[in-house]
Formats: sequence, structure tokens, C-alpha cells
Amino acid sequence: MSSSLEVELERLLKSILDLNEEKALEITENLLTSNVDPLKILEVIKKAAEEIGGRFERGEYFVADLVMAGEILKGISEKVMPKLREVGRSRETVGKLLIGTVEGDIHDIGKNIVVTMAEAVGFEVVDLGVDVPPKKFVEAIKQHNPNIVGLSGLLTLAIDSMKKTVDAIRETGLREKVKIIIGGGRVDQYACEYVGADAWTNDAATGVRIMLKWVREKEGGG
Ligand code: B12
Repeated sequence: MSSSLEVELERLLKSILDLNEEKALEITENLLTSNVDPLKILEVIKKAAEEIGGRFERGEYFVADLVMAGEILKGISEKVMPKLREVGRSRETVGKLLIGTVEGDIHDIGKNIVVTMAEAVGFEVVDLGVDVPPKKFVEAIKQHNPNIVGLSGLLTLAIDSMKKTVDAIRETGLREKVKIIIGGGRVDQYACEYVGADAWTNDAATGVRIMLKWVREKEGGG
């Protein structure tokens, strides 16, 4: 049983890398109907993204292939999201998350997964979308009063946009009101310190765990 699952997950990976959208979506559909853990499918998405990125860097894929791959990854993640939502359905609101992809960056597949997982565990989420300028984050903090701000970005230049965003939040005196977490393929501890965030991750599940820990600490008066 588990080895046939491995085979199906391998087939899914191969169909994504072959840019075969129809097949990739069909395999995803079948996996979900046989109640496979949706996190297993997310692992395949991440593996595929790494490989696609590598092929693009090596000049084996062109921008058109990247666009196609993006559509396939998005299609798969959209199929998985309802399952992710089911995991934590009917919980009470635990806190408010304001999230967006920072200025200059339009990657949003990972961010959308974080939104779904955060909502599943009970966060009310305000999603500002992609290419969000620092000013818009600041205005939204004033308007929505979130506990947590999540900054997503996959491009190297996104790190500077994240820093500008955190600086803008600090300059308007709002930094102490919110915890800030950054996420996306290129972030690490160094980027976290440079940006001035409180935490970083390149995994949605870890990110949601950190956010839950923050709101629980607050509840406990910590
Ligand atoms: C698909 C894709 C695209 C699609 C995006 C579609 C979309 N709607 O998002 C399209 C075709 C639009 C695209 C465009 C470009 N792309 Co692109 N793209 C990718 C690719 C292959 C996959 C990204 C992805 O979806 N990954 C899957 C998700 C699930 O992973 P993730 O985003 O990391 O998210 C996870 C975690 O990081 C975390 N997370 C993410 N955000 C957050 C936020 C918070 C708060 C938390 C807690 C967690 C968290 O949770 C997620 C789930 O675990 C990557 C390769 C790669 N290795 O990432 C290149 C990549 C990011 N792209 C790249 C480039 C160069 C570009 C372009 C400049 C290409 C061009 N010449 O036009 C443009 C840039 C456009 C722009 N201004 O943003 C480079 C970036 C290089 C760099 N160092 O800057 C990469 C790395 C490819 C490469 N190796 O060269 N791209």
C-alpha cells in the first residue's frame, strides 16, 4: 500500500516536471480521493519547484516553461487546499494574520498555502495579495490590527523589500504591536536578522506552528 503511494507520488512529480498539466491534476485528484495525507502532495510540490527552478537556472527551461510549471503547481495546490481546510475545521478564532507577497515579487503559491493552513487552525487572515508595497502593509496594520504580519517572497530582491516593509512598520511606531514572520524559498536566519523579523521559515506547516505558539504565549500573558 505505502509503496504504491510512493509510486503515485513519483508519477505526480514526473508529470509536473514533464509539464503535463492534465496528468498531474488527474493524479492529484486520485490521490485525494484515496485520502492521501495532503501534506504528502505539498512535499511533491516543493520538490518539483526546486527541480523546476534548477532547470530554469541551468537554461533547460525558459520563462514559458516556468509559467506553465507555475500554473500546474497552482492547480495542484488549489485542489489540495480544501483538504487542508478540513484538518482544523470548526475551531474558534485564535488570532489575526496579515499576509502578503512583498513589493516586486508576484510569487503566491506558497503564500496561498500558508493562508489556507493558517485559516484551518483558526486564524482570521487578511491577504493583501502580491507585489505589496510597504505603505500598504502599514495601512493594513492600522486598519485590521493583526497579531502577526507574514511577509512572503521568493526572489532575492524580496529580502530588501521585506526589510523596507519592516522598517516602514517600525517608523510608524507599529513594530511592537505585531510579531513578524518571513517565508519563502530564499529566507534564512541571516535574512531574518537583516530584515528585522521575529522568525523565518520555508515551510508553511512550521510557520503556522510558530504563529500558534506566539498567540498562545500572548494568551498566557507571556
Ligand atoms: C512557479 C514559479 C514562478 C511562477 C509563479 C506563479 C505564482 N502564481 O506564484 C511565475 C512563472 C509567475 C514566475 C515568475 C518569475 N520567476 Co519564478 N519561480 C517559480 C518556481 C519554479 C516555483 C515557486 C513555487 O511556487 N514554489 C512552491 C511553493 C509551495 O514553495 P514556496 O513558495 O517556497 O512556499 C513554501 C514556503 O516557502 C513557505 N512560505 C512561503 N511564503 C511564506 C510566507 C510566510 C509568512 C510563511 C510563514 C511561510 C511561507 O510555505 C510554502 C509551503 O511550504 C521557483 C523555483 C523555486 N525553487 O522556488 C521560481 C523562482 C522563484 N523564480 C525565479 C525567477 C527568476 C522568476 C522571474 C524573474 C522569471 C522571469 N525572468 O520573468 C519571474 C519573477 C516575477 C516576479 N516579479 O515575481 C527564480 C528566483 C531567483 C532569485 N534568486 O531571485 C526561482 C528561484 C527559479 C530559479 N531557480 O531561478 N515564477
